[in-house]
Amino acid sequence: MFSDTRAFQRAFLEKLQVMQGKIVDDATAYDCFTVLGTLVREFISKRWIDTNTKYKHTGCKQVYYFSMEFLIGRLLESNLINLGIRDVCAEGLAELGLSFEEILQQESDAGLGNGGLGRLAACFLDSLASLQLPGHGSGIRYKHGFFEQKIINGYQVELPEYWLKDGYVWEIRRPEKALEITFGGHVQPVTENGRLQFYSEPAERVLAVPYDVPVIGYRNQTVNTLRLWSAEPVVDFEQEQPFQEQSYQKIVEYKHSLEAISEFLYPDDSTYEGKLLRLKQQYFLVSAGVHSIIRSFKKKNGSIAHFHETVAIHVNDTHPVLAIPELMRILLDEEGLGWDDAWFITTRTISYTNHTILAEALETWPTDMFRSLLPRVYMIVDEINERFCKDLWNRYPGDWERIHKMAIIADGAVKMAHLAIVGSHSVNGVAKLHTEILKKREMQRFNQFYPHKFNNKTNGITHRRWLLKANPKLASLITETIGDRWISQPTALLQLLKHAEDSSLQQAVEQVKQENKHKLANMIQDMTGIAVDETSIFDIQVKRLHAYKRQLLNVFHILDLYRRLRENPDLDLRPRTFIFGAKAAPGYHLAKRVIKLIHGTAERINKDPAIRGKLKVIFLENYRVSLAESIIPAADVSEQISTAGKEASGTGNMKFMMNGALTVGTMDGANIEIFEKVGNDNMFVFGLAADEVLQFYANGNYRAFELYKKDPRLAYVMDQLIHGGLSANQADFQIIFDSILANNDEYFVLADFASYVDIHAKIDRTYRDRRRWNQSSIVNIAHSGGFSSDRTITDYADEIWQLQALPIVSNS
Ligand code: DL6
Repeated sequence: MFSDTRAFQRAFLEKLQVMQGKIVDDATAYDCFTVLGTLVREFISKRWIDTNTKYKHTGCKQVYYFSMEFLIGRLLESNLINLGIRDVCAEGLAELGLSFEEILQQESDAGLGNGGLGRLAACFLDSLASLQLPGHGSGIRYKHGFFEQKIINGYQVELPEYWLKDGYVWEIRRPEKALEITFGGHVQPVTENGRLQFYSEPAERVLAVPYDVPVIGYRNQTVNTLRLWSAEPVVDFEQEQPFQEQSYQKIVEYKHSLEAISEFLYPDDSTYEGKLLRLKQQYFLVSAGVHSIIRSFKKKNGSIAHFHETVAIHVNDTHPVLAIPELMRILLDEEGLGWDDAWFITTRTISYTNHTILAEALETWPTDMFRSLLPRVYMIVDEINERFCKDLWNRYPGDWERIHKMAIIADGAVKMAHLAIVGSHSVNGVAKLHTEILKKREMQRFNQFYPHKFNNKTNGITHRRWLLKANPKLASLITETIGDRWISQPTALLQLLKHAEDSSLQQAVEQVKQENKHKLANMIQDMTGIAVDETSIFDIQVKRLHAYKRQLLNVFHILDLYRRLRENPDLDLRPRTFIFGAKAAPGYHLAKRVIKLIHGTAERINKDPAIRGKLKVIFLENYRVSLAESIIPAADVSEQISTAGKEASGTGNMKFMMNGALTVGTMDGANIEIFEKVGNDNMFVFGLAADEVLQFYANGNYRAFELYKKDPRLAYVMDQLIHGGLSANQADFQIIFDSILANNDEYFVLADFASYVDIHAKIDRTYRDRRRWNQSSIVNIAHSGGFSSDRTITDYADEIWQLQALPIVSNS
């Protein structure tokens, strides 16, 4: 049906008639989206079956990536590109008088994630399928994904997002594969045939119903699966004991309480959310996920003793770490294995990635809460802890302090990171510096005890979505220059280096950038009503709003530039458009006030005729994957300015670089590896290094107040917060002011201010030299192939999962 435009049009019109009862003249863009999505899903269904059948029959090893977040975004265009049918569809639809662009816009973003960690999971799925690796995702089908951000009078307001309101064209509900998950109640020890068994009498039962989403590989026949679990009440209410004689109202309440498990994504990725519902969500995911893997394993293989030889389970941060005791529980209680055998299998099956060293994000659960929600699982964690502490004692006899610090259960809490390390065979960080910090500081004792477990896997992004799809003009230009090998082997982008000095390529790169900036400028006009200068430098910071990511430093620099321009309107400044996009967690007051400050600053600057349009400040509401795809290709400057040592890796830095933006950044996370590749001529580095930051923390000799007193530029900026009239409510920015002076500037905004201002002056100078800038842009693109998630996934597959590619041959 996609062999040529005519065949496609026939199939499309027929499906439109059958599905919507319409002819093309009456069809809405949404009708067309549903029809096209359905055609694609039908088109790949044979490949999907063939993939699953092959995995089953060969008994190959498969990896299951467990994650509480999959920030998928839209799938239609990516799927069309991966299938090689994008152009046929676009042309066919255009000939029918339909706008392909408008149809693509109909798809709602599947925002089942908060930021970096969730988007990484989505990139990994794309790479697994594109590399023909047998790997699947396992997550939760939240009814409401990441909240929708509205800005009202400069303040962020959160609205529930309902991505499923019109259904989801990609998913298939599989009720026959539903599983029962249990919570609470009691555990009954019983001795049977001389063996101690544990029977659970749960207080609550929930049905986990899987919805499968196909994950389509790039130009191959592989279709892997993202399985998302939805919570539903267990079957028939009339059969349910507790409800006999109870009111309808009670039944409704019960139904809602169970469904709440998959109702909302927790909207915070920086602080640990110690809520019962969150723990329930985590157990719900892992219990359903592990059971379903065991079920399919048992269907095809014989002995459970070989489970780890064909199954790898990867836990994305500590959120799904309950997979460890849950697998133990099933092996012990349901499969009848002894402890040692169950432990052998479990630890060889599970691997774990750490994504943050922020202390406030490290999960711990109160033992009481844990024990009463998951009594049998708690017993197993307790036993793991006992045995681990014994091992520690044997190695460090008498070292109580060390044992206490490393224990899984201590001080009334279960420490999930400790459980993850003890119960897995691999622990990885997500960039070199991050892994070093884990090994040398945060998890130093564990690294001493298990040196073989720790390793680094620097993050990556799928170049298919972030270049081929998001920036088609640049992608075509690259292909014209070096051929299309880079699409299957992204490191082939390095061939661009040979052409970096070629002035015609430089001009062509500049031309593409200009067109992307033009598109973004139109979008900004539509979204905000503000006209921006398309020839100005587009300087962009889009990411979650966190104090450590230091959007505040960016604002301080803007306020300083503004002051200089006010003092001297003839200042020789290359016009700049500063663009922000950021969501703050609903309870994160400081972050929300930074959003208000950006708006206050924008309002002041954008309306001031004295600066003659040399500066503009734009905030784009509701930052999400689809918006990122429009913003990133238009960037000249990529702001990656976290306090050194705080950003585990960052992945936005890679997306911008791949699209030819030049990074202004600290030596933090993967910025360091970008710097190692592109060098000082092609990146703007500033600020304290991670060890200097650590020194300050260790010595306690940082004095923000002294910097503030010494530097009049800082005095001005800080004064603006309180007396600048940047908000109608004078008190709005007191919390920011205090975070810097009263709380001694935890993230070193003042310490890095001067070098940040200087590096921006260098950016201004460098940008004027168009030849040099474009050359740097090409150098960045050339090196970005090393940050494709294909490289990352190949490393995981070889070094952690021991996974082989398995080409699928399907005659569809
Ligand atoms: O590894 C993906 C991504 C990193 O690039 C970011 O640097 C890091 O901040 C982010 N971490 C989280 C924290 N979640 N937890 N826990 O999202 O991971």
